[in-house]
Amino acid sequence: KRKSENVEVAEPRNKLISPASSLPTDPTLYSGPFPFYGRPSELGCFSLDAQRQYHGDAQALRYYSPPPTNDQGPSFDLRDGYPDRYQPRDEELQEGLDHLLRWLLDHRGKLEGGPGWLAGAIVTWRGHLTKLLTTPYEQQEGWQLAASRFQGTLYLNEVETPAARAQRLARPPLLRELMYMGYKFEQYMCADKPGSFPDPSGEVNTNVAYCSVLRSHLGNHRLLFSGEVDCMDPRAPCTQPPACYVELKTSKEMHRPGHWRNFYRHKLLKWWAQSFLLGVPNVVAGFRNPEGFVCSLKTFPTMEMFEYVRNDRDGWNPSVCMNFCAAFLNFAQNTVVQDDPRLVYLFSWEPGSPVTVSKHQDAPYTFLPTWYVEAVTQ
Ligand code: 0WD
Ligand code: CA
Repeated sequence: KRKSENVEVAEPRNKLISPASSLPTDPTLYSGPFPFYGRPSELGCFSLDAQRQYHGDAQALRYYSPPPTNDQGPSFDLRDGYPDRYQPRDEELQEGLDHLLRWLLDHRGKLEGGPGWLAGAIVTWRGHLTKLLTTPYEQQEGWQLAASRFQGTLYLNEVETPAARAQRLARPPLLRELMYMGYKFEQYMCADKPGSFPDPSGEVNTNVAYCSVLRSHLGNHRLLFSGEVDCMDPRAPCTQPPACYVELKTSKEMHRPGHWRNFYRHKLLKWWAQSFLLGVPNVVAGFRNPEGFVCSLKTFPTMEMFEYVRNDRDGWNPSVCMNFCAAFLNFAQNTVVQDDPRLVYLFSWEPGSPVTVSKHQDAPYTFLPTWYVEAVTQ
């Protein structure tokens, strides 16, 4: 009986059903076979510099350069340089989809499939899709996604929830340092040029970013999305992006089987969702001790992550993640029917509840910038 509720929202949009008003998220509703997800193919890239300025090239791409494996292992001090050599990005600036739209404006005429392809696509950040994938298992943090349809294309942009904003503004000093440590790890593992070595003496500036832009399919949804990529491995078996990309992560050193179990159930789910979407084949984890030193590294192939929870009753299932995401995209496609860049449908979700939707005209939820709307309308 519950299954049929899901099937209803999963109907293709040419069926004349009245749009559902909410979408359930219980994992049990989405345990069908794995839906079709095309291998993501890279359309291009862009970079953001130390001043957070956009460049339509790969200047911010870094190269994977792990320490030699023959000695005792690494000893990376992740707290080194904090806070004196840290230039954190200004988190008050909500950039929305702006950088991705800038890329799209420059490349929309050259997209394979022509303008018709874009008109039927969903445009968003990879990170927003990651949140959708993990929703059936998320028990802590809700989300809000704003959606607008413009010239056929469905644009999805995350809105910071009031709870998330309050948490960010009250972020404890230890958490701030922990965020720095994640970026510091990247500096120990990446070089500026292929074949050269990392230089951890410089500053950590989190304005700098390299983003890949890709297209893929989920079920019958065309996706055009962008995600930040940590580095590329010049020695990867396949040097074609995204197969050469590497995602870097840090995590607490673990000493008991129970710690690992928890890590597989929660952290590995997020790592899998993020890297699977973009087609990043490997996640390299640095495990830090209580003093903030990374003394061991472990590579987790994205396609093997599910094996750690396959036989765990409290584990996660990739099919559930992808089926839920597909159901949400159906729900959004069926809900956002009016084509108007100043009209926003706000999808809201809190753990334990279904996804609900509200409709807003103009400020404060509109997110398609005038420069984009005008340039595309010409
Ligand atoms: O406006 C927003 N609410 C957001 C904007 C939320 C998330 C991302 N962004 C933007 C930023 O402009 C950033 O350049 O997206 C870009 C990254 O996109 P993504 O790849 O889709 O995001 P995600 O997969 O969540 O994060 C990838 C990396 C993170 O690495 P870890 O290892 O921590 O997952 O991007 C960084 C972070 O290094 N990152 C961000 N950078 C800038 N602004 C943000 C953010 N809000 N969130 C994560
Ligand atoms: Ca990372």
